[in-house]
Amino acid sequence: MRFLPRFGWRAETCSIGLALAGACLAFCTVPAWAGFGHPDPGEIGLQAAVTPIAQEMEFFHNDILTPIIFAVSLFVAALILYCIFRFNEKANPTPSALTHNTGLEVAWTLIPVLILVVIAIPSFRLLDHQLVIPATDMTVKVTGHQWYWSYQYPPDQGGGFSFDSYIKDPSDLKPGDISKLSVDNEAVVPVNKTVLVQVTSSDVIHGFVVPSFGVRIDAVPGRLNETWFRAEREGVYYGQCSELCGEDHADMPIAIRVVSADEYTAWLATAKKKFASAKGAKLHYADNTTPVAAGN
Ligand SMILES: [Cu+2]
Repeated sequence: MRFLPRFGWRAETCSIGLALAGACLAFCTVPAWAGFGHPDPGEIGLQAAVTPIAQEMEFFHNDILTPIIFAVSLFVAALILYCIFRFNEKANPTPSALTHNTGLEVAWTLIPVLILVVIAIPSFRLLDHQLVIPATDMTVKVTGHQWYWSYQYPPDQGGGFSFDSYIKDPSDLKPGDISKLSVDNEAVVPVNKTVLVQVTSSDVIHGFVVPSFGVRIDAVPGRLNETWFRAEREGVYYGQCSELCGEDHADMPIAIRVVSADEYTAWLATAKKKFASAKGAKLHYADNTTPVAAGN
C-alpha cells in the first residue's frame, strides 16, 4: 500500500513524458502543414515555400533547427527527471558535497559552442543567398503607407505606372477571396523570373513580408531597401505588414499574383491603361524626384 501513491505519480510522469515525446515526433516528421500562399485554420508549420530562398529557409527550420531544439529539450528534460528521481531526499538521503568538476564544466561549455557552430554554417549561407542579389529580370518598387501599399513598375521594363493596393472591404469579397488578405489591386509578376524588390515607405516604418517567398524586409522612410525572389509556382501569395505602424497596421495586406509570361504581358498592357490616369501614376522615388522617362 505504501508504494501505490508513488507508483501512481511515476505513471503520471511517464505518461506526460510519452505524450511530450509523441508530440515532438509528430512535429518533426510532418513537414509543412500550411497551404500555398496563405494560412488556413488549424494549420501549423511554415507556409509552403515557392522560391529557392523560402525552400532553403524551410530546410533550415524543419531539418536543422527543429531537430536540434527537440534534442536539446529532451536531453534537458531527461536530466531534470533523472535528478528528481535519483537525488530526491528519499533516494539520496546524504547529499554529495561536490561543487566542481573540470571535465564536466569544459564539456558543458564546448558542446553548446559546437552546436552554435553547426547552426551558424547553414545560417550564414542562407543569409548570403538572401542578401547577395543575383542578376534580376525585372524590378518592382514597393512603398508602404499608412495604411496601404503602392507598387511601381519602372518604364524601362514595359511598365511606367504605379498603383495603390488596399485591403478589400468585407462587402467586396468575392468567392475565392480571403478576408483580411485580399486586396483591390494585386501586384503581378511572371513565374520563374528573378524579381528585384525595392522597398521604402512614405511615412513610418512598415514591414514587407511574404512568407511563401521567404521575403521579409523593412520599409523605412528615406531609405531604399532591396531584396529579391523568384517564384516557381503560379498562384496568389499573401503577406502582411510586419512592423507595428499604427491604427490600421492589420489592414494593409500584401497580395502578389504569380502568372505565366503571356499572362504577365497581357496584364502589363491592361494595367498601363487602367493606372495611366490613376492617383500616383507618376513615379516617385524616395527623395521625391521623378525618374527621367515617364513611359507614357
Ligand atoms: Cu504597416
